[in-house]
Amino acid sequence: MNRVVFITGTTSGIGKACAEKFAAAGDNIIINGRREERLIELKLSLESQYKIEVLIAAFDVQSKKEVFDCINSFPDKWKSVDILINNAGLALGRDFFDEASLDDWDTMLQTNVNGLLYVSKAILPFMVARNQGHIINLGSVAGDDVYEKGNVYCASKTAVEVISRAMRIDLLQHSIKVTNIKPGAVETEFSTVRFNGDSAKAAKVYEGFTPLTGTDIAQAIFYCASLPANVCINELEITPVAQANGIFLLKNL
Ligand code: NDP
Ligand code: 8X3
Repeated sequence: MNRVVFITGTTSGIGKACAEKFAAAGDNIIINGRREERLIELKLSLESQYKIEVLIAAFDVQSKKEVFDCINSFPDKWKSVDILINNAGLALGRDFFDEASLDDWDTMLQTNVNGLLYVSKAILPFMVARNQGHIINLGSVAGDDVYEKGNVYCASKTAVEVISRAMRIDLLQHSIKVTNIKPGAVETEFSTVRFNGDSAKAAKVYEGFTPLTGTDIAQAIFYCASLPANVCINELEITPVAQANGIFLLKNL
């Protein structure tokens, strides 16, 4: 579709699936993440499969300086960002509130909340100048229903929900759409990261039911991003059939 789509966190999971989905439709993609070797591999793969261009924007969304230095130095043709997908994010640990690590809390808030704010703030001048754009944020069912030992991760996703609502009001005057995507359980590297590389513990999260895939979410995001200019999906909750909400998940369904 020849749009410019900027996706944060494309080295794995939902972000990578989004890069593949939009590239397959002919969009040009700006890909981000900290693991640069994976970004190079993804760029080569997408450019060889599709007639599109890919720009690598390797930075840590937690760093205000890295975010603004990189985005402000985009070549001019990449500044016409049509769609920003704020996907980079993580959970660290599942611990009772009184036992959880302050460092884990800092990293989650710094990534899921401040990172999203920094990237949005850096990209917005390009959208405002063109009086168009679409910001798609990755919230979660965890933002609506706090589960035991979910504490600050859940809080970070509630923040994404409120920030999305605030953006939608304040950016109305610039015709910028804002969508909050709220997935349930998606099998990606999410749980491996959450459990500090313990892949056996991560696999247990998805045992006994069929979780969503990154591609399932990418398809929904692509749909939201491809509607007529006068239509905005404000928020979209997507769960596996076995999951009713952020808390109620039926294993062995
Ligand atoms: P993955 O762990 O598979 O992917 C996370 C991506 O975020 C990676 O590309 C990672 O790249 C990137 N990332 C993490 N921290 C940073 C950072 N500081 N700077 C730049 N990039 C970063 O997880 P998912 O694909 O599942 O998660 C994507 C989003 O979806 C997250 O916001 C998550 O909270 C949300 N979500 C996930 C659900 C699930 O069940 N999986 C459900 C609901 C929401 P790198 O490490 O290379 O920097
Ligand atoms: C990720 C889904 O339920 O693990 O946001 O918090 S959950």
